[in-house]
Amino acid sequence: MKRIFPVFFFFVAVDLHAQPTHQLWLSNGKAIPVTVECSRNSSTLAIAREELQNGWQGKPGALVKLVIKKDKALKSDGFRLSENMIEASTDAGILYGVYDLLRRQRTGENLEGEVDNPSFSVRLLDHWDNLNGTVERGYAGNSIFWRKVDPFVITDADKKLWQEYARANASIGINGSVLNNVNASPQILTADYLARVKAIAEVLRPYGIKAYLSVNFASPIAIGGLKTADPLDPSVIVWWKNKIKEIYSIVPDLGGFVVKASSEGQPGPQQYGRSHTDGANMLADGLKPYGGIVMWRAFVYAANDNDRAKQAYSEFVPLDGKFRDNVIIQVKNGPVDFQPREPFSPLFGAMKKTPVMPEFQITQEYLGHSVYLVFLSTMWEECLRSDTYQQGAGSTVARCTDGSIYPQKYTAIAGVSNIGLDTNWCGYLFAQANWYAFGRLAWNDTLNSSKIADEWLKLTFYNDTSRNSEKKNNWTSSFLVPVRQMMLDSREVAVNFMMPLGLHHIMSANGHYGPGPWWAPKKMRADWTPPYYHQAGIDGIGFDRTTKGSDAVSQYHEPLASKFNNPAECPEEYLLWFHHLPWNYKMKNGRILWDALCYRFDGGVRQVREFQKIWDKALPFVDSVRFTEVQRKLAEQCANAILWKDACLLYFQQFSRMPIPYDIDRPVHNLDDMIRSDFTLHSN
Ligand code: GCW
Repeated sequence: MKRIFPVFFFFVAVDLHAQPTHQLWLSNGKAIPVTVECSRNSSTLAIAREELQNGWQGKPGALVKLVIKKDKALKSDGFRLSENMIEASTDAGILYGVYDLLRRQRTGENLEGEVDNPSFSVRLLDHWDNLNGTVERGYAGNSIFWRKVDPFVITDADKKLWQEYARANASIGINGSVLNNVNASPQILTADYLARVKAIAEVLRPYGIKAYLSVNFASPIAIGGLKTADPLDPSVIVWWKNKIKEIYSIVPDLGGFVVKASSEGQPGPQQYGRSHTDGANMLADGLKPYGGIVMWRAFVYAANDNDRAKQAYSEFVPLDGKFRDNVIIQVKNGPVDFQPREPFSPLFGAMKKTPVMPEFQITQEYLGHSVYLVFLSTMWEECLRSDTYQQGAGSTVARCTDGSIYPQKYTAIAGVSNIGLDTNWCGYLFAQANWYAFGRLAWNDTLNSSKIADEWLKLTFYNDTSRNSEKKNNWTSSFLVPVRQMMLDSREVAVNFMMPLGLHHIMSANGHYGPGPWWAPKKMRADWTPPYYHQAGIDGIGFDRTTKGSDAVSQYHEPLASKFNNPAECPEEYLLWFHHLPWNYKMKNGRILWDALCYRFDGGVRQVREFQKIWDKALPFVDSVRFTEVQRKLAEQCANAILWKDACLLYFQQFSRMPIPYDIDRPVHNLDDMIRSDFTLHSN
C-alpha cells in the first residue's frame, strides 16, 4: 500500500541550522571580549570567570569585577549586580550573579542594580534514579548517575555529563541533587556506591551543588546485619551513627538525607510502633554534627482510610514541633499525588513549629510524560500563591515555606527531576522549560510564569541565526508572543481534556498515561483505583469532602474551609474535588454539570488543535530538528486528548444518561475497545 505523507512535512524548515538541543538554555552566542577581575581564586570563581569570557554579550572590552564581601543585604548566596560588577558574600553567589548577568544580556533585560537573594536556602532536584540505571517515572532515558553494566566504572564521559548537568543547574540556582530514588535501595550506603557518590559530588561541588541521598529505613537490617531497624533500639542508633560517620569521611559536605518511610510499602518507624518523629530525629541526631539535614516525606496514606487526601495532615499535624531543628517535612503540592490539579496541601498552612518544604514533580508522571506540551510553571505558581490564611490573609504557601512567616533554620524546595540520558536531557524540548522554571521559582518564589516562559523562549530559540536574519523583526510578534501564550495556557488545557472541574486520579494504571476512569480490578486497594476518586453513579459525580462527607475541608483555615464547603462558593476548578453533585447541578454559567463537563473535555481537545496551528506557524523561526519534534509530539498529544475526551464522556455517560451536547464532535472511539485495550496493557 502506498503511504501518503501529510503535506505539512514538506514545509519543514531547512534554512536554519539544527540546534544542539543538548545545550538546553545555555547555548552561547559568539563571545565578545571582556576582562574579568577577581581578587580571590577558587574552582567556583574560575568557572564564573570562564562563563563570563565565553558568554559575554555586553560592551566589547569591558572590565567586570567580581567582588566577595560581607553585606547585610546579601543573604546566603544572594548577589548584587551592576553593569560591570557582581558582588556576593560567597563564591556560589558570584557564580549565580554571573549567570544572571549573562541571562539578562541574552534576553535584553535591564539591570536594576538590585540585590537578588534566594527565596529558599536549599533548592533541590530529587532524582528518582534506581541503582540499576532505570528511572522511576522517568521519560528521558536511563539515569545519568547509575547504570547496570560496569556500575562502578567512572569514565570521562560520565564526568563530562555530570559537569554539564551541574552547570545547567547552577545557571538557574539549583544547589542540591538527591542522587537516588526515594524508593531507596539500601545498597546506596555500601562502599562501592558511596565511592561513586563521592565522584559525582566532586564534579557538582565547584558549581555550588551538594549531593544528598535517599536512604532506606531498613538499611541496618539489609546491609548492616541487624535484626531490627527500630529507631529507638540502641544498636540501630549506633549503626546509623557509624554509617553517617563513614559517609561524611567520604563526602564531607553531603547535604543530608531524604526519607520515604512507612509509605507505599517502604519500611519505616511505624512497623515498630514508633512515630515519624522517632524515625526522623534518630537520623537527624546522626547528621547534626556534620551539618546534614533530614527531609522526611509526608507522602503517607493507609489503605483503609476513608479519604486519602486527609492523611498526611492527620499524621503530621500532631507532631508539629516535635522534630529536631535539622528536620524538614517534605510535602507534595496537593494532598493526594501530583495530579493535574489539586488544591494546595493543607499541611502547608498547618505546621507552625516544624518547617515544611514543597515537593513539586517536574517529570510529567500524570501530565502526559514527555509527550504533552505542559508548562508546569503555572501549576507551581498557583500552589505557591495559594493563600493558606495561616496567619491571616496573605499567608501564601510560598511565605509559609520560605521563612517569611515563621523564622526557619532551613528553608527548602524540591522538584522531582525529569532528566535522563536522552540527547535533549528531558525527552522533549518543552520539558526542558519545566526544569528551567523549577530552578527559577526555587530561586525566586514570586516570579511569574509569563516572565519565566519569556526568558526560556529567548534563551532557547533566539540565536544568532534569528538575530541576523530578516525575520528578526517578526520574531517577537510571530513567534515569542504566540508560543509564550501557548505555554502559559498549556497546563489548563491539559486539565481540561484530562481531569476538569476538580476530577483527579482517573488516569490509566498503565504507566499513568491516558484515561482509565473504569480501572478497578477485584481485590485492588480502593484508593489506587479511579472510582474511589470520581465516585460517579446515577446520583452524580465527585468526592464529598465537605463537613457532611470526609470533612477534608476542615483541614483548611477559614475563610477557605467554608468556601470549599459550599458548592456555590467553591471555585469551579475544585468543585468535584470537594463535592459530590447531581448531573443536573446548575453551574455558574447556567449550564448543568454534565454539559459543563462535556464542554470542558471538548474545549481541551480544541485547544490542543489550536496549539498545532500555533506551532506550524512557528516554522520560519525554528530549525528543522526541533520544529519536527514538537510538531510530532503535538500530533500525539492531540490524539491522546481525543482519547481522554471520548473515554471520559462515554464512561461517565453511563451514569449521567444524558446526551453529549450536539454541538460537540462525536466520539471517534468505542468505550468497550478503550476499556479492553487499557486492561490488556501491563499495569504499574
Ligand atoms: O506518584 C507516586 C508515584 C510513585 C512514587 C510516589 C512517591 C517514588 O507513582 O512512583 O514513588 O508517588 O512520591 O513516593
